[in-house]
Amino acid sequence: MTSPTVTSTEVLDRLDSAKLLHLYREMLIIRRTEEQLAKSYQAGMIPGACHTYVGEEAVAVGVCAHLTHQDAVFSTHRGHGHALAKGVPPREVMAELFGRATGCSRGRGGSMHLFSPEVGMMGTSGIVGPCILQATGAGYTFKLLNKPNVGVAFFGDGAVNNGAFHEGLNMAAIWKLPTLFICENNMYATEIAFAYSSPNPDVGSRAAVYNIPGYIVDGNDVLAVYAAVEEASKRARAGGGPSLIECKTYRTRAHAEGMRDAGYRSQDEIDAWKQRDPIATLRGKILDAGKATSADFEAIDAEIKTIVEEALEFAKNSPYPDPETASEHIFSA
Ligand SMILES: Cc1ncc(C[n+]2csc(CCOP(=O)(O)OP(=O)(O)O)c2C)c(N)n1
Repeated sequence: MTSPTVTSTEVLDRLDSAKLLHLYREMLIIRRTEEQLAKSYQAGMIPGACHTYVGEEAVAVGVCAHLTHQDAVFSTHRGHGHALAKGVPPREVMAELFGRATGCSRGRGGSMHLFSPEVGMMGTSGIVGPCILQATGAGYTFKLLNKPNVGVAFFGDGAVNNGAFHEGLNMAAIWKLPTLFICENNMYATEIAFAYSSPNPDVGSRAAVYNIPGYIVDGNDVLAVYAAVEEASKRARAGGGPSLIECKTYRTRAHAEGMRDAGYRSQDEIDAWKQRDPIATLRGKILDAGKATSADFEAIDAEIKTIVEEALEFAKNSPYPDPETASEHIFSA
């Protein structure tokens, strides 16, 4: 197993206040946007499914802190947080879930088809697994074009017993592709416990099979994710090949809105993970380190409240796509 050369505490010491507050702000944007989306879903304003990322924000933010718009992210059904952390504005994510023409995919995709190539958000997907292969392909493209960019796959523990996991990691390893494989192990695939479906609870250890670095990090600690991805992304950009980074985390809401959140897991377990909330944890660490004040956080909280309220109004007041344009943007090979 590979351990990052720097610890979470060292990252806290090294980063300045502006950078630390930026990480906090990015996580809070995801949290508040998701909470609003959940409410809007319950009010019947969102067609289609809505899988929120509440509880897992540290992963997307710790990874995307090291990416530029030229790096390519491929994501899952639980991808709102990835899109937001990669730079898609909350109003475009919200409008897309509302099916409006101002959404990032022009209202044609919804939650599981968030595309914004302008910022390197190459798509969320309802199919479990292919994002691993797509990110491998992006890494291959960057290598062929001699570009210093990385392809990134976010995927859940539910994807790691899918053939795409083996095929993608194996190819990326033999060709030393600049690809980061980010496993968000939240312990359940819908309602199936990973402890049941896998004989080995540590996804990161599977990297040894491919002879690539494998990390296992606390996915609720944005600074721990930051440390591992800083190292892995530098290595990938320098031609050193891919890494597998397992982030152990937890979704504190149901698999999807409208589904039960307990039954297959205990309320005690959910409550214990809520105590380890990634946003409150970072806030506490920054305050304890004397790198920001309560007033700094209150200002960010107020700013994000306004951004999300504005995003909701924008989405609600945007037009639906014109039915006359239904066949636009459709290609056949
Ligand atoms: C190829 C494929 N098989 C099954 C499904 C049905 N399905 C949708 S979400 C999901 C669970 C995914 O779990 P995981 O990958 O751990 O992600 P999480 O929902 O925990 O974030 C499954 C099995 C699917 N969408 N695609």
